[in-house]
Amino acid sequence: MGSHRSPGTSPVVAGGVAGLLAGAAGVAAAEAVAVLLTGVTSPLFAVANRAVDAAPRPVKEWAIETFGTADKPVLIGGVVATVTVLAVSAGALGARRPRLAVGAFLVLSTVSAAAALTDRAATAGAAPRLLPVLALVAVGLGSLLLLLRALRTPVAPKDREGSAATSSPVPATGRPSPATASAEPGAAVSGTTGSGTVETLEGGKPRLRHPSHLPHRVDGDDLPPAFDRRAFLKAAVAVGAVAAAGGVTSRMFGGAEAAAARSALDLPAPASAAPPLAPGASLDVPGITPYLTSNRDFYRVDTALEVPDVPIDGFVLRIHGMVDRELELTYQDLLARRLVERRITLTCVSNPVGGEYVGNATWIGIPIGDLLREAGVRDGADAVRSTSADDFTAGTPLPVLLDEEREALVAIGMNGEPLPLEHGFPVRMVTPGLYGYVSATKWLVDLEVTRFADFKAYWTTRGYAAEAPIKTSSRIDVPRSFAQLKAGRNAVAGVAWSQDRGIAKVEVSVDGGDWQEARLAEQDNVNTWRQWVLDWDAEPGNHTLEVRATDATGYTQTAERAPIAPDGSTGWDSVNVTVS
Ligand SMILES: Nc1nc2c(c(=O)[nH]1)N[C@H]1C(S)=C(S)[C@@H](COP(=O)(O)O)O[C@H]1N2
Ligand SMILES: [Mo]
Repeated sequence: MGSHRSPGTSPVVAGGVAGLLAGAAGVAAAEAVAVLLTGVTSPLFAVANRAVDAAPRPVKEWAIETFGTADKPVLIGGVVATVTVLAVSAGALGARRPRLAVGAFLVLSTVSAAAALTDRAATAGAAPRLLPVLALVAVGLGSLLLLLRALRTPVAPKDREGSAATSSPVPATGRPSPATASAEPGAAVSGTTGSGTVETLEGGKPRLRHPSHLPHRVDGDDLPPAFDRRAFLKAAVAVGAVAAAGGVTSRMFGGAEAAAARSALDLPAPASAAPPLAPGASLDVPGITPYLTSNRDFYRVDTALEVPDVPIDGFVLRIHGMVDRELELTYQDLLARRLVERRITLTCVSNPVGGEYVGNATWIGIPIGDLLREAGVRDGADAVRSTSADDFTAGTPLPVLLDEEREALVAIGMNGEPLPLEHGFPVRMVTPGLYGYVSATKWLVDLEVTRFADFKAYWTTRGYAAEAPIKTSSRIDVPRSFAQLKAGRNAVAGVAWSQDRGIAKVEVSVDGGDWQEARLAEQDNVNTWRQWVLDWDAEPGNHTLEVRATDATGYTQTAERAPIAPDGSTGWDSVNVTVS
């Protein structure tokens, strides 16, 4: 039998290709349909979202620590790789057992339908949520059947090198002659509409097959001696084109509404501008972290695999719960409020000692206290539960938000621009002094005045503390770990932060020796980090440098190492260097 088959591509390999192409076309079509709808999560991202939710906390922590801000691309890559393996296997099996391939495809589609229906980032109803899945099934399954049909189409020996007919949409009924079968090769495996007895060719001889609505369940020996490679190639090119078109569409229109709205925006000048930055707040040390972090360099931490697309058209921030009157504020309403501009250093609880999940920006926003007082907070409330468009939640102590000095913001601007999409456009919270997971909800849509006793926020249900003030911390930026230095004067420098208390002192110890006091940059405000530098007279050898900060309350950082869970890391940052 094998000797009859034309050399080259085996049907199993071609089947794998068919599975891959059909999977790609189906997924790309689903992605394209999803980006064209509002409030719908594509099957790929919906499945990945479920994976994030289902992952136990240690796995999430490991992912954040190992991949940093690349954890999302890694996860999506993992889902894509899994689907690829399944699609290729299904296709390879499908060359001989088409029903298995169809079954595998339907199982995958069912899984993605379930993920789409339960996705917490989606806001649309069930019907639109299922449209991408429908596209997945229609395009993916259609492509798979088309390719498998071509693959299972026999070529008469005389046609093998000639122009074999491609698939016919019309299934043959009755008993076709061998000539008919080869002229209408689709008939042999056209399962979707097959309504009668069809035949396949076996060594050029017709053989009766049973009728079926799916490609016949046949074993390998029923594969044609040579499949119609031209027809397969044509079908493959067509399916590949569908995949590419879907991919391009989803790239072009992803986050389109919010992006378009953002680029058309001009923020009004804040009624209260940030005080000018004192020149002394920024030290001139090569390699030190810049005092202000650009939007591009600002760390990003969130559970959103896809940046939520929140257009300002139709945006409403709802303030409700234990209040005298509910507020529903549009984006224009927010622009019309008293806007203030403030420099605030944001920090993530997941920042390990010496880590990078901390950044300092100039924010423009409305003091949340203004809005809460307008709504009229009732007695007994002690918390505000904030919710994002993608259903992330945070619980913030009410007194912090009402504090007129601390000025937590409903922010709309970052470093002079509307918020970048990935930093919460159009509206987010920024709260001085508290870790982001309890106070910095991005893509903010809802503030509920409530009691801590009455709810648990996203990370609180995952083992993190309900209340989480930022711990006094310091970091060595220069020299880098394992740097090779020349003996003599070297700058040791970095940043220290203790938001809403302020940094009073930073000290450096060389090889566990006496603490030497560093020179502090001028304090901008207590809610921002502070740069520091020490002139170190380095002697040849290997050295360990350690840093510790003391805040304005007199508290000095402990040497004791604590992990990031449940309420932030502790311990001294250190670097090892070689001096020659
Ligand atoms: N909607 C939403 N907002 C969120 C989060 C999130 O996962 N989803 N993560 C929070 C956490 S843990 C931090 S540290 C800050 C980070 O803000 P950034 O990404 O702008 O630096 O956003 C907070 N706001
Ligand atoms: Mo965070």
